[in-house]
Amino acid sequence: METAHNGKTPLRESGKPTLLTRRQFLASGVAMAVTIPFLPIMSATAAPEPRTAKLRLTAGIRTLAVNGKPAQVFGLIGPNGKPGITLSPGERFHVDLVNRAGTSTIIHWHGQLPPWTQDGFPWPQTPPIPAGDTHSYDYAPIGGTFWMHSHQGMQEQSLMTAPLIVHSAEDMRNDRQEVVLMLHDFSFQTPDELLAGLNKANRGQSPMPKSGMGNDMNMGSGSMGAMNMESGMAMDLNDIDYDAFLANDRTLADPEVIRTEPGGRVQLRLINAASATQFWIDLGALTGTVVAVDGHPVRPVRGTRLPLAIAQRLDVLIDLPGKGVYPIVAQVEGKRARTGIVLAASGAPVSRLAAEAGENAPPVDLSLEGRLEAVAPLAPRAPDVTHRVILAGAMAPYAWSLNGEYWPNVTPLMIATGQRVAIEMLNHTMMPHPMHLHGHAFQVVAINGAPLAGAVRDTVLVPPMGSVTIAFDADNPGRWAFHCHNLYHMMTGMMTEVRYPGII
Ligand SMILES: [Cu+2]
Repeated sequence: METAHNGKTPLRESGKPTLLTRRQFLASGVAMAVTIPFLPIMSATAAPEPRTAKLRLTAGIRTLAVNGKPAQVFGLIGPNGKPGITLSPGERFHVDLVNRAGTSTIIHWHGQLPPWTQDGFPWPQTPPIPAGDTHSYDYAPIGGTFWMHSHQGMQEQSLMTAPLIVHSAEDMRNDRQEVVLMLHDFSFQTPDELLAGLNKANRGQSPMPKSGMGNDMNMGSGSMGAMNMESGMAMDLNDIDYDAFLANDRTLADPEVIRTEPGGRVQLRLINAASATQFWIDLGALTGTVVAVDGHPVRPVRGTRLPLAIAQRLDVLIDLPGKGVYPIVAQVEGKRARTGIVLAASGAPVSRLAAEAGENAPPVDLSLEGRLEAVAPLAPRAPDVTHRVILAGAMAPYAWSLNGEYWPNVTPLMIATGQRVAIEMLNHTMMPHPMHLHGHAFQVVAINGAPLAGAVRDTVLVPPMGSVTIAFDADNPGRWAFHCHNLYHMMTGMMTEVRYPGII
């Protein structure tokens, strides 16, 4: 059970009586914190810090209650004792990352555009932070809804993730109640066990590539076939059978209840921090307006059911109609399972929510992507260089590739400062792949070959047998990871490097 954490820290087993359940913890009179934070550190950081000061972010271990059982997970606790960091307009990302996780770690500031040596990726030049050490960061952040997660091994699956919210001057002028909703997939098994299970489940099956003509190759108990409407072929979703899905670290059986003002306006900052799960966000009786994706403003789009691929974010404005109770639910694609939070007027009684929806949710798709339009698009310009990337994979052994190469044995995609770069991604598999480029915000410029002046963002879903083209200006020299954000796809090879010349 402890190997995922390298065994260096004595991790307590689930179910040990020494740990408090969340309810016991709440009953003990300690505030509304869901987690038991790293107490020795908290006493040193609880005092409010001046906003010009260097902020402290602590990578550590905490205990959650999931399905009534304690679970030891990682965490990233910010200067106010809560997960993550929120920055004021104009404030730099000036942070000391203190590693109290008991094992080496490195944290990536997902979607931010820092110099490459501060990106939080374990390049040879920027190795992970050893246990007990502190590493400092200092860069000018971009505003919006971002997040942070470990890029070391599979720590992300063990919840080494947190929100990173950068307020704009406009945010401060607007009269909105901000609600951050971060989603996770959770298992009582370690990530190593989950990955081993994927390899085992598929051993002995036909070694055919996971591409081509409609082979419905299921991948163990967690997998689920669905029809891709465009191709009429079976597609695969959900490699892993998770024990729970979390919204702000809690299940729908025991959700976070956020008290709202009747008739007030809420800005939902949705973050899909799951390792291998995509969701449909269901606003129920409410209608929302999508105003930003991956932190970048888009022209307003109204909706009540919104797809959210792995690692993506959505900013949704909601005008609450009155004194009601409004669950905000996230349903797993291809499943009935769901999680969520509840917006409720003060005093309004909150009744129990069903943990499962009536029907399996359809696959997350590009129905929203195709309607999005960036508020600040790229200037019109033909690409100087176009890289074509084939997304492929095989079931036995379980492995995924880009242009037939498996990380770390890859040929970098070379680009040069000043170029307009296009990357055309062709998915030759029956699984969706949420593709993420580090260090650059790109614009979605084509879906399935049809040109589009789409959103500017940092992660885009490439559907089974589909294609997506992105474009960006090469303005951040360095070494940059470009990968599928399904953790198990990345870990088995689906990652490459976008590289500028002359980096030593
Ligand atoms: Cu993938």
